[in-house]
Amino acid sequence: MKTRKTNSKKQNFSSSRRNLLKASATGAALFSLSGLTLFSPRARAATITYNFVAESYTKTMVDGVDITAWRFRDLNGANSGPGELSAGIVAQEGDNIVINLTNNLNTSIQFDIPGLVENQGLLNSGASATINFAVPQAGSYLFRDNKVSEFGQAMGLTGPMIVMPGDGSQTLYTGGPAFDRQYTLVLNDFDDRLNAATASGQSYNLDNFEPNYYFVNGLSYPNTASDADTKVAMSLGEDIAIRFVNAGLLTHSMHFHGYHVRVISRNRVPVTDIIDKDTVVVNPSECVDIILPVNQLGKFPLHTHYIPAVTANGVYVNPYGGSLLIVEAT
Ligand SMILES: [Cu+2]
Repeated sequence: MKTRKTNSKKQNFSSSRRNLLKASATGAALFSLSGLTLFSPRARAATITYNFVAESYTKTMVDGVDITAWRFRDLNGANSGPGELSAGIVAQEGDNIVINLTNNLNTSIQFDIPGLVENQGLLNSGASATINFAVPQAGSYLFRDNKVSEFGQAMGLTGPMIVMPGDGSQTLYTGGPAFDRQYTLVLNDFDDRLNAATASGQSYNLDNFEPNYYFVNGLSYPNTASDADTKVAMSLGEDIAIRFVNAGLLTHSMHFHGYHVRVISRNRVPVTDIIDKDTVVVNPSECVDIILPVNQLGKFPLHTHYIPAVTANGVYVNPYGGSLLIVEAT
């Protein structure tokens, strides 16, 4: 097994903070990741170990069609990402993350977390590596394969990483806005011709990428409306944090009915001119954290304004569709 060590490029804590967050000896993850991201603050930072495989699998689309796709899968849990996603990371500032990654695909990959873990080099088919890094500032991150342009992302080899503040606050970043609940919503899309070509060992020109299936946390409407990770449940008066992680190749303008929201940060950079708006642009590979103040009761759709993306292989919403979900305040 090869061992690589990667240090974060940004260390934003003071030395006193670093002492406070001294890593503990235990390796257990103390929180789990779901669309409804659960978080139990810890007084001390920890070393958290993930055992991931990169693999090919058969994913059944909402219309019953089976497609060959790629995924990261956490070996410690049948489903440790939100919704149908099989891998996700939740950590706290100052933690140390150890990812034991085995590549069970028949091609090499390159693990990558934009802005944090880059230039890891190739991990060959059948090989394993350990990726070790210190967790930097709070916020939302994307992990992915980026060996060949965005090809790994087009095949679904992605996942979210959520970092909570080290001070234990339920905020989007230290000193940032507080929230009552948080949801992680990973957006991506499949072009089944690319998946079919890959499954049969052929190449596919990404210039021709034109998805026909669209997902939030690996689910398409109406499954998004029944899964607790993608059905955004809220109470009147709450502030809801939503972390959009665009793991796909398309830009999505996420449109809210019933509510106005505030964009708090893009790729961990706080937005300074916060205004209330009902549409939030999320670019490919971008992580956008927002706050939704729940100021009225009701049940409303939240969907991309890229209209093909609310379809499933050309079928629009009834009986099924794509990146459309339901937010409901009771
Ligand atoms: Cu609409």
